[in-house]
Amino acid sequence: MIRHEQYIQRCLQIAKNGIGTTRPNPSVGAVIVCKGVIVGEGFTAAYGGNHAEVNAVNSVEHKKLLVESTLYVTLEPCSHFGKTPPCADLIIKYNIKRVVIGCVDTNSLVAGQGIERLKSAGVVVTVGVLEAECRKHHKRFFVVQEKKRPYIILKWAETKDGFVAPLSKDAVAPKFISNRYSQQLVHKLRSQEHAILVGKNTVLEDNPKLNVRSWSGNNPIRVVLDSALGIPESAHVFDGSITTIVITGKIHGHEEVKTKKYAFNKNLIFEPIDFSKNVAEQICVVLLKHQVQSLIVEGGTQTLATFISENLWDEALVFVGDHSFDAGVKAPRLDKNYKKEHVLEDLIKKYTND
Ligand code: AOF
Ligand code: ZN
Repeated sequence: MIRHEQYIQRCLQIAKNGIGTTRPNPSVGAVIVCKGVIVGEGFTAAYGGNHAEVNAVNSVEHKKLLVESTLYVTLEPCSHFGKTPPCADLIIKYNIKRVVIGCVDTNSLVAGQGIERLKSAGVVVTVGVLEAECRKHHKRFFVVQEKKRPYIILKWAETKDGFVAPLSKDAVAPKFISNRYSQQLVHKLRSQEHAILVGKNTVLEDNPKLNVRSWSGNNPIRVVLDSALGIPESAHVFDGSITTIVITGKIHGHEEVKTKKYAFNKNLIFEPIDFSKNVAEQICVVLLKHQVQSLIVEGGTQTLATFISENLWDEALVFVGDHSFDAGVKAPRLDKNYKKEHVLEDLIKKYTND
């Protein structure tokens, strides 16, 4: 591996610190190298705060070193005035002579203009070092920018022979499929993503809290599918502790039910859709309206199957247990052509839809 790649690798490493706090901004990583020595590092601050380049420059103790330094960054430095001034201008101001970039920013406000501005100021710019890795790291940001929908992660647990849940209520409950370690990973995942969605049956059967417990970080926004408002107010998802978007059907009289039944709960947002067609697509429109950047679809099988059949998903995390059921419902089918990556050996199988 050549040097450039090593430094971009380091940028990717530190950029992980911002995942889950920077949205809708991407969590960028930047490293400043002077004569082969890393003299500064930074990652994007929580939304509204400093960009990675600013934090990296601020971390350099002796600013005169910047003239002889190269700045490495996972994403093209911005060229616009947003919450913060353009990073390209900061680089030019400090006379940093060389910038190595992982991938271009496809936000129309930037889209190559950051690179152009640097070049026209005489900065030597290299673009595309570990580009695929950088795009993958910024996956949520790019899916929102380019597909105009949140990044979607399907998640379920299945037995070693591919069953998700037992057919009859009397059969062994599916909970044993995943273990304590995988549970912790689930909570880490929740802390990194913006929203988490479940269907009505999952709420009725499991009464999940959908919050972050065995990990630190923000709770995701809850999204609950409840077409006919059949979930009791006592369900954990309606405990008012987290903003919860309830996707309902467009049924006459709903307004009245809502005001009476849920009036106590200020954290509920009702969003009616037409449940007879393109349910996943309509959900994406609703979530984009609320600026949701990423979504975990946690179940159940019918809800997962809806996203799969409409081909609206980016990643599937499948927790595979070492047991089998006597009878069960087959896991939602995944086309064998999808790219399969094994994560943590056989515990989790990860599929990508790109
Ligand atoms: C960078 N470095 O660390 C990040 C960038 O509203 P603002 O000012 O925070 O700008 C947000 C946009 O800036 C965001 O949509 C993306 O295009 C870019 N993010 N750019 O130079 C960073 N996070
Ligand atoms: Zn910037």
